[in-house]
Amino acid sequence: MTPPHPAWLPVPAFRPVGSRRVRVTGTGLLVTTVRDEVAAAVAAHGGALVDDGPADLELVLVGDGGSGEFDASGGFGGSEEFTVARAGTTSVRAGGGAGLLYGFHHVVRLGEAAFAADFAPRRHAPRQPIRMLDHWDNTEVHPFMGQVERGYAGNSIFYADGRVREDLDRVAEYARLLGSIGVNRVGLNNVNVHRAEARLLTDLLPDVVRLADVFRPHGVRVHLSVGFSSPVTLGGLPTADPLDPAVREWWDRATAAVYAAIPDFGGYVVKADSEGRPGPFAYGRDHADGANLLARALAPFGGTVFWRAFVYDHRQDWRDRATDRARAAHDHFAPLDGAFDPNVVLQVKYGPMDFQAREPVSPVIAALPRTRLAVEFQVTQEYTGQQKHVCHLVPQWSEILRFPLDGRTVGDLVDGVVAVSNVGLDRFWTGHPLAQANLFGFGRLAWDDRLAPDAVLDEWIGLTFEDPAARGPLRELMDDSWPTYERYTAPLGVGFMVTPGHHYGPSVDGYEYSPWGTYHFADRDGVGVDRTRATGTGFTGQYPAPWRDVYESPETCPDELLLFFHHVPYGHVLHSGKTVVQHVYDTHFEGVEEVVRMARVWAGLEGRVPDGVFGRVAELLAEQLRCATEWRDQVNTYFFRKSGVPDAHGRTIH
Ligand code: BDP
Repeated sequence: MTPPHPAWLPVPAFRPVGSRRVRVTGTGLLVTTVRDEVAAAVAAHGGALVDDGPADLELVLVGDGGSGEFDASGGFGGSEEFTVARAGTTSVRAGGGAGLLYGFHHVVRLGEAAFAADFAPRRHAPRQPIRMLDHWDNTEVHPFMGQVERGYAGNSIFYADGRVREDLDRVAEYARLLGSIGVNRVGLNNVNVHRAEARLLTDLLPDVVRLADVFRPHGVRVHLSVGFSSPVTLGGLPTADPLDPAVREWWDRATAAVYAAIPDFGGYVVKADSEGRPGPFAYGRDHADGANLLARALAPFGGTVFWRAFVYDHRQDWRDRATDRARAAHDHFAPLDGAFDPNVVLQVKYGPMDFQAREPVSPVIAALPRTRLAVEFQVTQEYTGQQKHVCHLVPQWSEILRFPLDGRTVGDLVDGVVAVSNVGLDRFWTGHPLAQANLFGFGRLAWDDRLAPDAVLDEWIGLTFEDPAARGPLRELMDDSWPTYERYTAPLGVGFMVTPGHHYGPSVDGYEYSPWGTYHFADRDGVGVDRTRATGTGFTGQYPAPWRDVYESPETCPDELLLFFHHVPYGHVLHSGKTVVQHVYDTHFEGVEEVVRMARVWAGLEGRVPDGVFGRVAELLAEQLRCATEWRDQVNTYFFRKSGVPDAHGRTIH
């Protein structure tokens, strides 16, 4: 069995069965994309693209549609909606080209169900206007980091030898996938903007134009990460002070040049005053001054600045708990609510630390009611197995988007969902072939955070694997893989314990005595970070009720977050009835056993999935088992030696 198309990205194939007739009505760039999709499907699978006469499926752009036109509200606005109905004929109606494209892909996902029985019109609209993937791609290969920072799927699909690739076929496949799952924005370069990448804004702009041209027919706007000190580094000015008129002029001019080349350019992404990046603090200004400087340059053109809230001091004194890194984003940004221009979107990592397998939801999301927010996820699996481990993250994102804060959910509170992408030049795009499910699932959840994660997984499996007998086992293997990963890694929300630098595999004390702010404080008596108001860093006080009190007390704090919020003795009894140390032992043994089971399920799929996929996943499951075993042994041994408490079941721990 060979993959459905050479690169095997899960762009669902449209298969009009037998003599099915399809009509596409309307004009514009995205309507042409839809018509091309139908024409290609008809050529491959039969049926006909018709101009008039009866049709089994009609895709209709209603009114003039503003087809393909972007609006300034953060996406295609109302033109992203579509309605589907069936009364003898299945019809998709949309007021804009993007809506028609999304409606088409909706029908593709429905498959035969779209033609089975009549149904009344159903309206579909995205929950989030902003659905964005950020690429941490560098134009050049970096000696230590590779080309894609935290990339686990080979080199960049965008860049080679310091500029945009000649051959953009792969980018076109990727753009098509993003259009099919409703992603409407993409960030083209690393948030850590090095010297070489800074040139994308200036002399490499014609290259960026080529990328924008490839994404546009799929309804995706491009964005650039920019360095805050660009007026100095690129413009030769003596300062990048956001209140300096010459600095303002520099940004206005640079931005106008970008829009002259790319009229539908999305805007900028900025990491400032974080991990060594320059920012407004150097000039005694705050982050509203910084963000508004860029927002005002972008505003005349309808652009947006994505300003990251990931601001903290990575050179702090680890002994001083008052500088708790978890507090930093809220401390910096909550006081600025109301100070940001309307075209600023504050991009907030989902947790207060850094993309761990388990963190509480960031309190920043509830703290700025007058500011537009986007929540940021990692599709790239930096801390969740680096696309060597199966770790299906859609349930994690779903849990976060459904989390209630102030009577609303995170999904209600934000204007957008952003994630770091996980693709590269790898044959299967994502290193681990099953990591494609995270990319697909991100788009689906960004469109509608009320979708059930297991339904999204079933959708991906159904669209990707042809043999129906493979579907049940795949689901069994994947749907619980995030909790499995959590079981064999850092326990009870304490986080990190990864190898410093590359962040793969265990190193329990790896970051414990460094200045990065990521500690577990394990000693002979207990473990965990006291973030209470009563005796700790006070972080619990950043939450609204009821969470400020729920998290404050170990009695009410959920088990899975206990060590994020509390330093407790090893004998502390969890709600589960187990002691902390016995929980550590049990989950680590269980986690490894689950990986053994996953490998067994996969072995049963030989011959039911494409050979190349089978081999790659089998190899990676062996690595996952090796690594999970290493995690189990290091974590269990560590806690046994610290606590002196033997395993209640007498299993071997050295
Ligand atoms: C951390 C990564 C680092 C990124 C940083 C960020 O280790 O490579 O630059 O996040 O989000 O998780 O800016």
